[in-house]
Amino acid sequence: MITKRIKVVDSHTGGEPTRVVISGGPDLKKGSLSDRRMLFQTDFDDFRSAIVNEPRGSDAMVGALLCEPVDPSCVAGVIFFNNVGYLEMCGHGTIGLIVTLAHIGTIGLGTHRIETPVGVIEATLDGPNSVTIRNVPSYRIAKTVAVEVEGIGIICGDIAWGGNWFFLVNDHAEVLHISNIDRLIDVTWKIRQALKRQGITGAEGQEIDHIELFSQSPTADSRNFVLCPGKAYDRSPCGTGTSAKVACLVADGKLKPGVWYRQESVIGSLFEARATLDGDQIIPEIRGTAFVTAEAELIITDADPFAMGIRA
Ligand code: PYC
Repeated sequence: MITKRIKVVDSHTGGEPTRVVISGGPDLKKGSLSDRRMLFQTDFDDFRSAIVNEPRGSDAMVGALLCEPVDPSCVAGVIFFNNVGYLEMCGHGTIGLIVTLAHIGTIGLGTHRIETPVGVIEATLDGPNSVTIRNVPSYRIAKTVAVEVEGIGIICGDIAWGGNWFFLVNDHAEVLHISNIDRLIDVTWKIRQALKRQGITGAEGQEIDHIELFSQSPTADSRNFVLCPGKAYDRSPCGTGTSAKVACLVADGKLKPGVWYRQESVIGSLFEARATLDGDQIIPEIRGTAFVTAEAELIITDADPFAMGIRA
């Protein structure tokens, strides 16, 4: 019987879980982070499923494989993954990763550079649980795009990049409350399918795999509901989704660079965000908190029929 042991540290960022793989991951060689992400996907996808899917994980779990960075100025490289595949970037996951790296003694307070498949980002550990990330440049490519959604009618939204592709909808009839999750998943899933059917994509034909609804909030500037690619909803306000929102607000002249904006999630957790400018690029900063929930050794044994996770 062959048994593998994988060291992980779990955390949550505003309720959204992150599982950082500290050791025991696949050998992805020494290429760029995006090459290593491709190799992960083609040769080791079973490993992804084993880490985040049931029975060890859940649909909401985001995995973060720690990698040796190519750029020596970076403290770590990371590849994010979820229940159905790989994420380009993950805001809540980066906040969880930074708190985890501090927890295991790799970093202290201050600013650290992290390499991802879509570029280097900076993250500042402001306190034991508080992190501010400086995300990749974020931008809107289309405003008020109309899509015909089955059983609902025409829904209009903006298409923006915040490290993942988002369809951002302000104008809808939904109640963004935790008691309404099933309906919100159903509606946003239908929007995603409609976008796909109607050939509405990201800038280079990428599928728009995150759908974001907004409403007013009595305690923040806005409340959101974010549907993630594998049909789980983000318990946090979504770091890349909040970055995409910041890009839209700046483009509409509704948020001035440097001014903090408070984005609340559907479960009431909070990120603060602001736009900074680098030339004409919008670089969102996202601040949130994460807490470590477990240190564990996952056991994968070939006698287990569900060793590599349950998947469709
Ligand atoms: O925080 O960027 C984020 C994120 C993406 C998917 C789940 N969380």
